[in-house]
Formats: sequence, structure tokens, C-alpha cells
Amino acid sequence: MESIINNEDTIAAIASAISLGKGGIAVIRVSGKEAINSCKNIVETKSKYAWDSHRVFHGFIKDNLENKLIDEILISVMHSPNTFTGEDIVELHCHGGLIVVNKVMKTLLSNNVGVRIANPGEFSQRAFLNGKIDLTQAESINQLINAKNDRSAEIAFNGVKGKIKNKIDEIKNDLIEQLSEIEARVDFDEDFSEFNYNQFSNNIKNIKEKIEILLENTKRGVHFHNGISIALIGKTNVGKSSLLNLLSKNDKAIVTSIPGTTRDTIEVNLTIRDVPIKIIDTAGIRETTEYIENIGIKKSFEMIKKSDYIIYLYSLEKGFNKDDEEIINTIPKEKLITILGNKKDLIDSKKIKNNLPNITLMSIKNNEGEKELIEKIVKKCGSKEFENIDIFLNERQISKLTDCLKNLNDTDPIIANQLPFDLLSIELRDGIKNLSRITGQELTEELLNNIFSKFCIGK
Ligand SMILES: Nc1nc2c(ncn2[C@@H]2O[C@H](COP(=O)(O)OP(=O)(O)O)[C@@H](O)[C@H]2O)c(=O)[nH]1
Ligand SMILES: [Mg+2]
Repeated sequence: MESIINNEDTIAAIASAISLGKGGIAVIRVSGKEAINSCKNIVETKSKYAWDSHRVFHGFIKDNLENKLIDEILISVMHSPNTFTGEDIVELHCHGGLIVVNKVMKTLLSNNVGVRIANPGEFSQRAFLNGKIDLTQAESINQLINAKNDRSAEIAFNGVKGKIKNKIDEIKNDLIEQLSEIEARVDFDEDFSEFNYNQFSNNIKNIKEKIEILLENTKRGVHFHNGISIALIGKTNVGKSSLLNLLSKNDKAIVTSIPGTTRDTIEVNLTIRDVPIKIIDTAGIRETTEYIENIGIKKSFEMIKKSDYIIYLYSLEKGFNKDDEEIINTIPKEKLITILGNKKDLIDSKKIKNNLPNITLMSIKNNEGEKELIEKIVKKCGSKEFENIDIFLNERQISKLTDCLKNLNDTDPIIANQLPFDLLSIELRDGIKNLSRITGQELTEELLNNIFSKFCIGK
């Protein structure tokens, strides 16, 4: 594909995730014509493998201005074209931590003319422009990096491997086959037997079905990205924040015996038995004149409306009373996973009046009853819903696929009224064009910049 964006420059960026003072190793990635030369300038090495392609060798980074070594590193060199970007790539594996990495980066940039810091997504953009990956694979890389749960990462990786591209290409080939039939008739109609509108209509219907299934799966797949939301609702001090911490195996929320501790909503993304779930801890509901707490309580009621499901907690020690009943009445029945009676450890088990429907008894503090609760969550959220979903389209891809579906719907009246083939040809051509926009064979510079600017730097 002819490049529509200038990629003459050699670019560099920190490609590893940086965590202040924590990462043992950081990777600086350099890509472009001058990648190897520019690194040769600042690397001292005695390795016999130095600068061979697809080998790792040992060396030091040298600051030429101050004439001193600043880090000990491993270097990997990859010669074009068998690299991620398709260009020459050098990766400098230096020590982690902001100070060292930035120093190496600065040395690289200041010692060499022509190496500049990469823009967000620029490596992926080059990989795309050099035909290493298509647009859907590039977008899936970004999705993979930003995945919030295991399942979402798995599905994003399918996109990286080319599953979206293959599916779109398959639909496109179906359409091209139909178009060829039509185009041949536009030019040499006399040579063909009578056109079978019925057969053609059926073929288009089958293609439409493929698209509709893909769009339907994607709608369900949105949950993968965001997780099915479950709000923890109840009065103050019943154990909502403790439950969030128990489920996420993390002390994310502050737990104290002081009522009104949680004032804002706190969200945690997790995967429970393959189901991506977002647990939302809320402010306990009670009468209060405290200004900030009241804002939190208002948010709790909004969460009842906004979240997919709800677990309602109360304290067995305090008992289930009228206030609980009033709050529960605001929850749509189909949203309620369970009423959770907590603090079982504080009362005599014989005294538990188990007359509420759909109740789960727990001692969150002693980690009792978690298994039963998880069964109920999984049963309600249903892993079944997520079977057979192996790819996830983003908004841009959905919009183009919907445009293609519109083109195909527009063939209905043409077929019904047996109008001239040219009109069918126009719709099919547009449909194919819309599919090509998904994979990136049809694109503008603006679209390209827009897509890759959403990436992080170094990718
Ligand atoms: N005895 C007992 N105490 C609990 C249990 N769960 C939570 N607590 C305590 O109840 C208090 C309030 O808990 P918290 O999770 O902050 O409740 P929230 O206000 O609903 O978020 C804290 O002191 C917890 O340690 C439990 O199962 N048994
Ligand atoms: Mg709380």
C-alpha cells in the first residue's frame, strides 16, 4: 500500500509500562532507517554478536557529551522487513526506573540527528502502513493493552491474530462474488441465461445474516469490555466494602466500623468463572445531614438504576427492617441477585429467621458463604451468554459494518422491482467499500491519525 503519511523519520519511545521505582527492566524501542546507526553511536559493546539481526547482545550506554557510561544494557536488533513495524528496529533493554530510562532516552535523542520521540501509536501505524498488520489488528493491539479482565484480553488477542480481518474478508469475498455476477451481466447480458433474482436475493440474505450475527455478538461483547456491573447496595455498616474487598482479594475499599465511611462509588473489575464483572461499592443508605455523604447516597440510588445487577446487603445482627424493605422496593426484581444477610458470626445460627426469599447468609469477615454467593452471581450473569463470542468490534468497525448492512438492505427494493443491474452494482460496490474501510484498505489520513492517536506512546 502506498504510504499516505511520511515515515522517513526514525522514531524512539519507551515501550515498556513504567512503574516508578518498581520495574527491573525498561525497553526503549527505536524504529526506522537510522535505528541501527543511531544506537551504534551510543552503545559500547565487545560482543561478537553485536548488531546481528534477531540476536541479543550485551553492552553499555555511553553519554558522549559527558564521556561516561550511564547504564548496562541488553540490545536486540531486528533488520527490516521481519519486524513489527517492517522497518529496522533496535530495542534497548535498560534498567527500569524513571531516572535511568529517561537518561538513556535523552542520550539517544541528543546524540543523534534524526531520531525523534514517537507519537502515540506511531509504531503500530507504521506496522499498518508497511502492510504488517491490518487496521483491525492494530486496533486490537490497543484493545489488548487496555483490557480490564481476562476474557476481554482473550477476545482482543483474537483480533490481534487477525480473526476480525478474516471474518470481514470472508463477508467481503461473498459480496465480491455477487458483484462479479452482476457486473458481468451489465456488460454482456445477452450471453447469460435469465437472471435468477430469487437466488440472488437469497445469497444477499445469507450475507446479511452473517453481518447481523456479528453485530449481535458485538452488542453482547460490550460486556466483555466494561464487565457486567453489579452494585452492592444496603444501609451503612452492613459489610458492602468488606464484600468488595473479599471478592477482589484486595483492600481496595476502606472498611471501618464507622457508619458512612464509603462516600463515593468504588469500582473493581474482575473475572469470576470466565465472566467479566465490575463490582461497584456504594455509600450506605441512611438519613444524614452530612453534605458529601448525601451526594454519595444519591449516587447509590442512581447505581440501582444504572447497574445491570444488584446484591442487597443487611446485617443479621441488626435484622431486616422497614428501611431495608423500602430500599429493596426501589430495586427491579429481575436485577436482584440475592439479599445477603451478613455478620452470621455475630448471632446464634438457630435464631436466624430465614423467611426472606432469595437470601444468602454470610460472614464476610470469616469468609463464610462466598462460594454460595458466587454460584448465585454466575447463575444470574450467566457465562452461557458469552459462549461463542470470539471477536469484539469497536465503535468504528460497528459503524462501517452497519453502513454495509444498509447498502444490502437497499438492494431489497431493487430486487423486488427487478430494476436495472447497475443499481445493484452501485449498492454492492458501496458495501464492499465500507468493509474495506474496516480493514483499512480504504482510508484517509485524518481517519488514520484519529485511530492511532488513541494509542499509548511506545506502541
Ligand atoms: N462481625 C462481623 N463484622 C463484619 C462482617 N463484615 C463486615 N464487618 C464489619 O462491619 C463494619 C462495616 O463494614 P464495611 O464493609 O465498612 O460496611 P459498609 O459500610 O457496608 O461498607 C466493619 O467494622 C467490618 O469489619 C462480618 O461478617 N462479621
Ligand atoms: Mg463502605
